Amino acid sequence: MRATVRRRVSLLAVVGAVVMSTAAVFIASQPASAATVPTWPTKTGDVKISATVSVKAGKVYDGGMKRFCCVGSGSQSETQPAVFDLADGATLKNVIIGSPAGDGVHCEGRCTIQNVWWEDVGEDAATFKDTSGGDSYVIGGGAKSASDKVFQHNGNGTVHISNFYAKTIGKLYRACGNCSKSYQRKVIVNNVILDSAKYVVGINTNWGDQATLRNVTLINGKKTHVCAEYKGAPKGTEPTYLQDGWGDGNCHVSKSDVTYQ
Ligand code: ADA
Ligand code: CA
Ligand code: CA
Repeated sequence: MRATVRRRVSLLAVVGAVVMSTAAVFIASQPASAATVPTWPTKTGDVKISATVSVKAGKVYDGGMKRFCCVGSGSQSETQPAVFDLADGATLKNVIIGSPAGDGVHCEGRCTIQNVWWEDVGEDAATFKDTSGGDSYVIGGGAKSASDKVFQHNGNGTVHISNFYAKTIGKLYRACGNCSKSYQRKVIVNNVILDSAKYVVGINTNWGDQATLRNVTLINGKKTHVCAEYKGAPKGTEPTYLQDGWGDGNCHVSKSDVTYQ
C-alpha cells in the first residue's frame, strides 16, 4: 500500500471510531427502557350489572373487553359491594370496569387479574384477602382516578403487579396498615407506568413487609414516594408514616429501578 492510501485508511478508521463512540455515548444517555403509556382499550360492548358478579374457585371469567357497570356510589365508603368477587384460584380477565365501581374486585383467596381496566376507581380497585400465604397476580391493565388506594392487601402472601398503568392515584399498593388481622405481606412490582401517583407502595415495617420494585416509570412523579414505610397499627387507629425506604430490609428498590419521564 502507498503511504497516502495508508494515511487515508487510518484516517477513516479514526473517523469511524469517533462516530462509533459518539453513538455509544448517545445510546448510553437514553433512559434504560423508555416506557410507552399503553393505549386505553375500547369496549366491545356493555354489561349492565346491579350486583356483584361472582367467579367460582379455579374458574376463568373472560369479559371479552366488555364494559361492566355499575355498583356502589363512587364514594370512599367501605360498605359498598364489590364489582367482582373471585373465589380461591379464580381468574378475571379482559374487562373494563365503569364507574361507580363500588369496592372494586375482591379476591377471597389467590387470584389472577389480567388485562382489567378501571375507568374511575371506586373505594379501591382490588382487595387481596387470601390468608393461605399464596400468590396473587395483576398482569397488564390499568386504573384511573383512585382517591386513595388501587391495590389493597388485607390478607397475607405475595401480590405480584406487572405491566400495569395507572393515572392520578393515591397508592398503587398498600399492605393494610390497620386491618383486624396483621400479617407479614409481600409485593413484587415490575414494569409499571404511573402518572401522577402520590405513592407507589406503602408497607408496614413492624410486621416485616417486603416490597420489591423493578422498572418503575413515573410521569409527573418528582414528589412520588416510591416505597413508603409505616408502623402498622390496630384496627380503628391510623398507621404512622416513618420514612421512604431504599434498599433496606423492607424496601428492595434502588434509585436506578425508577425512571422519571
Ligand atoms: C382502609 C381501612 C382498612 C380497610 C381498607 C380496605 O385502609 O383503614 O381497615 O378497610 O381500607 O380494605 O379498603
Ligand atoms: Ca376497600
Ligand atoms: Ca379502603
